[in-house]
Amino acid sequence: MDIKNNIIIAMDLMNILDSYDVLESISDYINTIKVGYPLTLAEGLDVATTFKENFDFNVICDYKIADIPETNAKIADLTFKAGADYIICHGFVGKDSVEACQKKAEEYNKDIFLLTEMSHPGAKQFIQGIADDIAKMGVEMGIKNYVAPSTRLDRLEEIRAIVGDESFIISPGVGTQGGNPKDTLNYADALIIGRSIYEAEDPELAIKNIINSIK
Ligand code: NUP
Repeated sequence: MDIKNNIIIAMDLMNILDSYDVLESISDYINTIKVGYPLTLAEGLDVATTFKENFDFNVICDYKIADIPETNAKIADLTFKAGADYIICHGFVGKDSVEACQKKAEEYNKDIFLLTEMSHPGAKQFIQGIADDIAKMGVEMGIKNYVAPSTRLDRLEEIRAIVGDESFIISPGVGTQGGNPKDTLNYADALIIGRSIYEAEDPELAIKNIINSIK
């Protein structure tokens, strides 16, 4: 996966025009965007298509799919149909549910990311305790792409050790949530960054500063 400057913009602004303003100022520095529920629920599922067509970005749909297999398959189907290149799936729901997303991705010749441990403080309460098992399950299932937190580098390192160097890890929590971009890239292949770019007074300057800090 070729992620320009190892940065994925997490576009969680709540409307498409504000998103365009930011993206136009940083589009020379990125080729991959992550969209989630905030923008999708505000503007509709075709935000993925819009970003592909207008910016030629790779689109990761962060819908943290976490349902029974049959429902996961329906969600994944609609998401890939809308133009997603990747979807993010929760692992805690178990192998059959993740497999449903994996199969749907294969049908579309696309791929999934498996979410292991999350980046927020509350992740310590439940998901941290099973995150290693989720990562191990992913390896057994032949999954190549993972999401793991930049806010706890010890955990990111442990998850990297489980999934191996040949897997691809993208890491949220950089900037506003406290994660350090350069340190995170010791273990992750790319950074997911939202607010510290799209809420910056000058998003272009913000992304340039991050790029300089990881050189
Ligand atoms: O564990 C996760 N933490 C996290 O922040 C998994 C995620 N998918 N995210 C998402 O990454 C979150 O929903 C947001 O879209 C982005 C981080 O944004 P920010 O904290 O840089 O603004």
